[in-house]
Amino acid sequence: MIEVVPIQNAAHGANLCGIDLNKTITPSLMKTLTDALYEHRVILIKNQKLTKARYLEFGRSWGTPIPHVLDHMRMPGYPELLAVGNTEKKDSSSDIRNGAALWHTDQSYERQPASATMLYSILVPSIGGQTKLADMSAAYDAKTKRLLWRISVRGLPLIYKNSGKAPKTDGSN
Ligand SMILES: O=C(O)CCC(=O)C(=O)O
Repeated sequence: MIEVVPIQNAAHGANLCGIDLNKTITPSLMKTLTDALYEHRVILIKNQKLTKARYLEFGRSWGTPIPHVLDHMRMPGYPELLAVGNTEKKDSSSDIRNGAALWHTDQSYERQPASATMLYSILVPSIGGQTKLADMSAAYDAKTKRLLWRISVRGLPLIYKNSGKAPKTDGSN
């Protein structure tokens, strides 16, 4: 029996209890997960012990995984996966270690953007290192009249800038 438990005092997110992802991933399980994801925006399935192959198989249950745009970010043997961390020699580069430190939307730059993304924690620090997630559809729904006017007049320009500074909104660099 799967239990969906909304995270207390959070705007979104739910823990899903009673799931073992090493067991057969049935269409009924995927429906439960998809419904929970669309309702709660973020779902946590804790206490799983998955091999890379099994994690990837679970990812494929959602659709076709998109390998990272940069070759060196792809995991050898598992190009659809990428490691984020600082425990391996490769990850000692601050570019890789801090590559996800800024607000971003995974793979939104793809022609057909990803509809979901997954994280599997292997080792987490006892303090710090939190992954923060924002519900952009709630942000859109909460838009102010002024923002609504700007969107209607100017559209929704997207600025991609991979640096430590927030982009300027006037179009200059
Ligand atoms: O490791 C994290 O906390 C977030 C990872 C992430 O955002 C990413 O890989 O895109």
